[in-house]
Order: sequence, then C-alpha cells, then structure tokens
Amino acid sequence: MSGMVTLSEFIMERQADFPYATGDLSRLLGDISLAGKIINHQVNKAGLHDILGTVGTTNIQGESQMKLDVYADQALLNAVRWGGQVCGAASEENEKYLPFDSEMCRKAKYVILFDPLDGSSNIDVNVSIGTIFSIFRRKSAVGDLVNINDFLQRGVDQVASGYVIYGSSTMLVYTTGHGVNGFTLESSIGEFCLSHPNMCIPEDGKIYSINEGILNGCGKGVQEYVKWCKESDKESSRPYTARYIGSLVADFHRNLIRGGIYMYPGITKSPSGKLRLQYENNPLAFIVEQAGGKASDGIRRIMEIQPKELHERTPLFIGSKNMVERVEALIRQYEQVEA
Ligand code: AHM
Ligand code: MG
Repeated sequence: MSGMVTLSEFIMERQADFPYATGDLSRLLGDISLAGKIINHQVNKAGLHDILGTVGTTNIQGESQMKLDVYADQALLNAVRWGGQVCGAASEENEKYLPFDSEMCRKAKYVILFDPLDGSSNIDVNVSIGTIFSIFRRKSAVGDLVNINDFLQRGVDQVASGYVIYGSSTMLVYTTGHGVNGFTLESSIGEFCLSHPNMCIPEDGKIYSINEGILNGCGKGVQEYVKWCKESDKESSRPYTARYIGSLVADFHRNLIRGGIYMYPGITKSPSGKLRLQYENNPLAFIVEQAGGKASDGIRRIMEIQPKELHERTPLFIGSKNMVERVEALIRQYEQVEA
C-alpha cells in the first residue's frame, strides 16, 4: 500500500500550490468523487436489482431516461448540495438550472454543470459509461441566488472539469488547469488512487471514432477525412483503426491514452450534432487541451464558444492535435463554412 497517493491526499497537496486557496474547490472535488463512488456502486449492481430499463419518463432532450440516469443525477445533486461548495447546478437531465438556496450554498463561489450518466444507452448491455462535470466560478454576487448567466459561461472560464469512467475499472480524471491526472478506484479501500499522473495525449494517433452510420448525413469535409483515415499509406500508418463504443467518455478516455480522434459532426437532420456544449464538450475540451490535444466544432475552438442557452449542442472533433487539425482543414476546404 505504501507509495499509494489517494485523490484526497493529492488534492490537498496541490492546494498548497495556490497560496490563496480556501479549500472550497478541493472540497467540491471531494464531493464529486464521493458521488462517483456512489454511482459506481449502483452501476456495478445493474442487472442484479430492479435498476435496469427506463423509468418511463423523458428528459428535456426528449430521450427516455434510464433509472440509472435519474439515480446518478440525484446522487450528484445531493453530494454537491449538501457539500455546500456550489450555489447551483445544471444537468443534462433537468430542463432548468437548479439554484441552491440554503445559507451555506448562497455563499458558495462555484456552479457545476454535469452529464450524470453519459452513454446511458449502453447501461443495459454492460458497456462502459461515465459521468462528466464542469465547474465555473459564479458571476452573480455571493449571497444572491444564481441566475442563468452563471451557467452560460465559455469553456475557457472553467475552473475545473473531469469525468468518472465506469469501465473495466473505475477511474476519475480531472484538471484544474494544471495538467491532467487520473485516479483508479481501489475498491478494497474505497479510494481513488493516483494511477495516471500528468496524462498527455499523443500528437498523432491511429484511432478514429465516429458513428459511421451517420456518415452519409455529414458534410463533405468529414466524409473526406474518414476516407483518408481508411486509405493505405505506410508512412502515416494508415489505414487507421476504427473504434466506436458509443459512450463518449469511454471513447474519449481510450483516445486520450492511446492517441486518436472522436468525432460527432453535425448531420443533415441535426446540424449541431448530438453532444451538449456545457455538459460534454466543454469539460472534455478542457481536459484534452490540458493534455496537449485539441477540441473543435470543426471551425471554432470549443472552449471559446459563447453558450446562448442550456442544453446547447455543437459538433465535436476532439483528441490528438494533428488529427483534429486535419479534419478542420478538410472542413474548411470542402464545406466552406465562414469562420
Ligand atoms: P447521452 O448523454 O444521452 O448518453 O448521449 C451521448 C452519447 C455519447 O456518449 C456517445 O458518444 C453518443 O451519444 C453516441 O451517439 P450515437 O448513438 O448517435 O452514435
Ligand atoms: Mg451524454
């Protein structure tokens, strides 16, 4: 056990790097990791108890909610509300943002946005899923109730972001803007332990991840890029390998470690794609940039997009720097979209 650094030890150690830190963000990350452990416990029981299947309700996106979606949403909301470090939360599962009006929460500095259970269509089939979160400093005055502007901030203003992946092992990966670190849940002690310090994504990769079923509806630039990935070329190790789990967190995590690109482009019937700017794209963009990679909507840097509403969608091209730049160049060339 010696030499093992737990997430709480690591966070406390890092806090000492910021002389004026009050510990609020550290405590908030602790609250999130607690929620991650609670969700993990439930995810692992899926199938054993009456936890699989839909609740019979739909969320704001019109998608049917899985029981675990609702469970994860509640677990996170409870953990951050009772932790007292955030003054409000917005979640993919709730139409409106939620102000927390206890005295302690009103005084809190941060807001949180999250996708409580990403890749939820994979729950029933025992495939990796994840939780994604994004933290901002509030814009409203401390003591007031939060308002919509607290949640419509650009990704560049994130204070921290991260994800928990419930896979062959459970991991928490986060950044506060000083690199990316990954922690694996050691179930015997119930703690996340540092397993992937200072994560960096290779500049180039050999994996491309896209739902090829939608390729006919994509722009020519994306189609040309996928064609290029499949061509044979010894020098650039092509053809590349196609890997698509259909759980963003899992596809992203693999590409972060191995090098690769994940793409969810706009398609004819949904020009902004599927993924949500504030719950999925921004938090993963912060992570990938901190690891040396790139995240783009095809034209713009994801983190510079000014959100206009909660639940906004944007196309997403994320991963190894050179791969993202190549698809951006093809989009510019073939789709002639104004920058
Ligand atoms: P969700 O948040 O409702 O689970 O949807 C997001 C998921 C991503 O995890 C995944 O990459 C994508 O949707 C898969 O979509 P598709 O089935 O269209 O390929
Ligand atoms: Mg999602």
